[in-house]
Amino acid sequence: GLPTLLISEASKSYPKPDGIKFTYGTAGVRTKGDVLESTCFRLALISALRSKRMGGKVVGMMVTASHNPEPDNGLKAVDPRGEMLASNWEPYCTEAANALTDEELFAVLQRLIKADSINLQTPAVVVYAHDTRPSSPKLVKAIEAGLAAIGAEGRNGGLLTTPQLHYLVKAYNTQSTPDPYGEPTEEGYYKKLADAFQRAIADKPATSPLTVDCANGVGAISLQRFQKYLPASALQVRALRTSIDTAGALNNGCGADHVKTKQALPSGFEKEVAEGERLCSFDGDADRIVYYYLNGHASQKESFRLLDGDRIAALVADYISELVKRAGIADEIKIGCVQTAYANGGSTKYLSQRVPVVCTSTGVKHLHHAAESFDVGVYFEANGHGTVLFSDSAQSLIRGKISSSSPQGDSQSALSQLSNLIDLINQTVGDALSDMLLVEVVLRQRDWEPAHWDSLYTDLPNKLLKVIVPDRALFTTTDADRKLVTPDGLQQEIDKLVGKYLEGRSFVRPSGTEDCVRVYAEARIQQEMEELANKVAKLVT
Ligand code: 16G
Ligand code: ZN
Repeated sequence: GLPTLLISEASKSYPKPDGIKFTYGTAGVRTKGDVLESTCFRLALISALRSKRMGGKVVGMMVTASHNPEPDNGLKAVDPRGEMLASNWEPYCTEAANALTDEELFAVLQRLIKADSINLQTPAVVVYAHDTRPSSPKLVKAIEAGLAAIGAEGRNGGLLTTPQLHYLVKAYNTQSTPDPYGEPTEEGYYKKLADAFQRAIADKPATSPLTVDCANGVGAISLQRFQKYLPASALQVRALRTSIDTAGALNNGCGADHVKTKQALPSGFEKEVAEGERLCSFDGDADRIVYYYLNGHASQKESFRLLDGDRIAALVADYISELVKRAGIADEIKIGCVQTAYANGGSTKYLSQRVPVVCTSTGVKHLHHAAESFDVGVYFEANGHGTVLFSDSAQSLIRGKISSSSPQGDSQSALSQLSNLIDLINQTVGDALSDMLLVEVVLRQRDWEPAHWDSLYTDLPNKLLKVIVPDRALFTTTDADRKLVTPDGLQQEIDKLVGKYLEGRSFVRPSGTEDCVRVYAEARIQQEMEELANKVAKLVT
């Protein structure tokens, strides 16, 4: 049975704070860092059970609150293939986090053990890592206490980005298979990316440096460590916002979320960057990236041009489609693209003319799942979180056709390049570093400046508003977040408004990470779009 005595003894140091209701949602549990210790202790127990349930495979736990302010923190569980925790386990996480007594906690665990027929004799291994937040080390201690109490083996990944932790989980579990994902170490991760990048750029040397805003977070560390594995002739990087030890600096006026939501440079960049330069921003745990550049003087606000997740999807989907055609396997490999309702209508139109496009609910797990139905599934949220999935059969087809004896014609070089991309792309989850290298490869191979990439399609003017409501649970959606089911009649009102504007589109959904409702609007004409956004926001309040 469960070692309840040991767990009870240890749990005394991790009492649940009064009056707080935790929720395990799209982004795991996320709240203020100083109230999360009990949750970390308890979710360590659940993670151990998850490992047992998966036959003793390694599972992961990541301590981070991503782009949220520095005092926040969070916890996310990772499944053996490096993916998000299966969603049918999320309610158990929520219940365990909220249990008022040890007895209640044990009841939740016992129910889970029974429902999933978990064999407690199976050993458990959990690898965990954390970002740079001041509250993170304490939370890691709580995880370790939970793992020790339930008798699970813990492996401390230390300070890592979220996608690095996902990588580690998958690498551990494929270590002794015919198809290992990579060496299960931080160094193995850097080596894999650096090797693949150098093969993918072949003999095209770096022409101009890339400026990276590291959000003053863990991405700064990873980027610096990574650079030791990559010669500067392959990629010149200028890393900015790398102050991980400055109190309050994390995500403050910088980072991918700031740039995307403000549609502006990180503060202070006006003085540090020049027109035409390639610029990009990571978020606080480096699982998102957006690019941007200035097409005029930095002092003019209109010079700022955003190259967000939608544009990365377009760039990458085009490039891979072209390689697949050149490789002569277009009949066998079905490429698809996955977006959410937040994708700009301009990008959806552009992509739909080239590949099948599907829309899913917000949240990585939904996009990831939908992308798995293609041989090559490109998924990106507009906010810059995304990756490309190559199915097992697509990978073997591509690699099986590479022949060392046949002449190095165009189809062979396209196949090799696809194989390089398979290694370069972190297929477990969105990864700012890996995505950055991918974008750099495509731009380098195409010989494109940011402005050329920007010219692929035109964005419709758009706006995202945050509306505070008394109870966001009253808002429920269907059709991949695009339509409200409740409150009754509200969707009809929105539809009426939308119909009045050229290429108008608007939707309302409850946030999964903040206590608010989000209103998105786009339309052909800027002023009409503003009007639409404001009118819909008014309907909601
Ligand atoms: C989480 C999701 C992200 C989504 C965002 C939406 C994961 C790993 N992250 O950060 O994909 O875009 O939530 O936030 O699933 P919202 O529900 O507050 O709008
Ligand atoms: Zn993030």
